[in-house]
Amino acid sequence: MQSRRAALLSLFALLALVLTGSAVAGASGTERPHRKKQSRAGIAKRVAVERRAPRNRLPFDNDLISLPPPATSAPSTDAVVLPADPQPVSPGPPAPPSPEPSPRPCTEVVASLTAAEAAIASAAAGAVICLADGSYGPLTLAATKSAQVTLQSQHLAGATLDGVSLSGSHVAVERFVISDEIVVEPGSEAISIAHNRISGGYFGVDAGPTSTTTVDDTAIIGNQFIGPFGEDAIHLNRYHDSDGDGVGILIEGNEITNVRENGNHSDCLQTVWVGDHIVFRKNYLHDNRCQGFFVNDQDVGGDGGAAGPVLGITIENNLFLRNDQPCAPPASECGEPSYLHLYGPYNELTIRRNTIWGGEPVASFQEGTGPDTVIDANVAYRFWTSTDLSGIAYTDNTRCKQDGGEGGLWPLPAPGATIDCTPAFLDASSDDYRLPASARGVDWAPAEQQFGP
Ligand SMILES: [Ca+2]
Ligand SMILES: [Ca+2]
Repeated sequence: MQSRRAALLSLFALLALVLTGSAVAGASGTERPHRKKQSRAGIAKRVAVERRAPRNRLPFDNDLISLPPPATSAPSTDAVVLPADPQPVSPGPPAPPSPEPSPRPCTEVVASLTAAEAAIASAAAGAVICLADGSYGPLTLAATKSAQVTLQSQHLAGATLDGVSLSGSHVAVERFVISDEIVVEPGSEAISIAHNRISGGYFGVDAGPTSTTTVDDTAIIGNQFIGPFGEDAIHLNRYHDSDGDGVGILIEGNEITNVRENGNHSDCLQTVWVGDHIVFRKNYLHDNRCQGFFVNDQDVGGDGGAAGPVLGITIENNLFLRNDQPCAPPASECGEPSYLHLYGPYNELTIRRNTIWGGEPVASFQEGTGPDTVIDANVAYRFWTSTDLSGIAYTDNTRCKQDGGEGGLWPLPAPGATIDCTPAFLDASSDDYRLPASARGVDWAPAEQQFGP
């Protein structure tokens, strides 16, 4: 009797484990929400805003760099985590987990996209419209506000959107799971995308599909971008500072991972046409194979698009780790990517206190620079240039390697230069790459940050 009862209990426990496991697997996104059914008109637009003949985007195909050995494991973004120690349960269905509370009080809760769109349209400045938990289709918000109005997932990551289109002004989208592209439409102003988990889509965020009309004062903050994407995690073209605060687009505190070159020029962030005042700060890029921060083709023009130098690029306090993941299908050979990759022309470039390490990553410079360029207090595995940087301010950097291709020149002397291939990072095993008592490299660790919802 005793043993039969024990056997019965074990059976229930096993059943509970299987049920819980499959629920977790479903929630992890292994079963993707439906894709948009219509033909993806956006791809034609994307082709139109891409250059016809991209220049040498992967400059290291000529074996300048010996490739690191293939990584032994790709990041397991789809990993299913089973409960370590399932509790004995009754044979009934497990109780649903209690959802995380909403980060901000809701002005109003709605339960459909139509209701959300209507509520945002009539919302007063400062309102927080919350969308009830559930899986929804693509969201379109077109609203012009005088101050920020927010659409928020009622509970953290409780609502899933199958893509988002944003236009107008002063609208924020926060705390969602987003399974297809987010487009910030040309002509929009003060759009904010904050603390979402973004995966899928041709681009993660496209801000925006234009070669002429600007996209002003956008903020992309605290999100988690989990590749692969069809092309880039973040794709920018015509960002612009319209309110004069010195920031045309702010990209801060995001995590970007598993973006791997698939033959479509898969970049973690790419800007193509001319923009002004991009600020890229405290972002965490890791376990990719991407051009991490990539500025290119701004001077080509054509098709009636803008041409000329990018004005104002600030890259500060970012952590770039391990850009050595294998290429993604269908690409089998995709050259060596560069984690920071800047083509001229530009003015007012500042690269300060970034850490670029792990898996021999490269920061590279090509086709001109600005006379006011500052590269200061970084900790970088390797700096590489094929352009003349001899006139820039290049100070207090710690690096393992520094070299270049034909035409490449570094400043001499380089005040405060430290050559060190094994800096004493605080705890590299947990991606804490701070240097104790140092004003070089990042001053934060990923474990301290909240990425995504
Ligand atoms: Ca601004
Ligand atoms: Ca790209």
